[in-house]
Amino acid sequence: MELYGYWRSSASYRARIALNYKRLDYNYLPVHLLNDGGEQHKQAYKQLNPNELVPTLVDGRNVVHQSLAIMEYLDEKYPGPALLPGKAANRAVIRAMSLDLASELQPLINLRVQQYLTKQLGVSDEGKSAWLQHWFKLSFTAFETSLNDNAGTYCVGDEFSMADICLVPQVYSAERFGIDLSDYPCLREVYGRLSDLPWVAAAHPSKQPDAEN
Ligand SMILES: N[C@@H](CCC(=O)N[C@@H](CS)C(=O)NCC(=O)O)C(=O)O
Repeated sequence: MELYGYWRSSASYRARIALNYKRLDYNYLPVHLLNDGGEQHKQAYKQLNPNELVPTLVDGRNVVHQSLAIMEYLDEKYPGPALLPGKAANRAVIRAMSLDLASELQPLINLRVQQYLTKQLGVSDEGKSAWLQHWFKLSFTAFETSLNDNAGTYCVGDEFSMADICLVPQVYSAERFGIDLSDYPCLREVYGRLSDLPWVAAAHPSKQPDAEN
């Protein structure tokens, strides 16, 4: 199996955690999002993922993009520790909380959005910072409420799941962008527990072969 990704990409980080959790071997193929105008925009990569985004998973003849689709694919093809454990209602909560971060927050803070704000719209660094603060606050405030309703040891009850896999990289991004997390005690507590798990720790951006200082 091959995973095309970038060390600091939150969506790639999700896929790495999922692969590690399921103990699946994979070759990690870095796609540099900034060098040379962004390798995600080159023809060779666009053939794998026309959206010009990482990650992309290649499993034999199967090419899968979108980190949530990758996780569901892995769960169906490689049963083992489930990324969507429990019954329908529990699984629905896991999916909803995953999407709250992966579909409602991350696309608003993605590299290409930030580049468009500054390069095309001429938004200042202060403006861009206000943008990031605004969307993180909205999303994390709601996520904190969801955690108060659903969390046990992890985001949803006491079983590790896809929701945890979505939370970890989003907190990493928040810290990177200097977001104040003091208003989200439950989020910080769950994140603290998650960070120590070996399959999560091994997926950390700093541990990847393409990591930069
Ligand atoms: N919904 C997608 C998001 C993918 C995504 O936004 N990837 C980012 C890195 S986290 C990317 O490739 N950005 C490149 C760009 O914005 O040009 C997924 O979950 O896979």
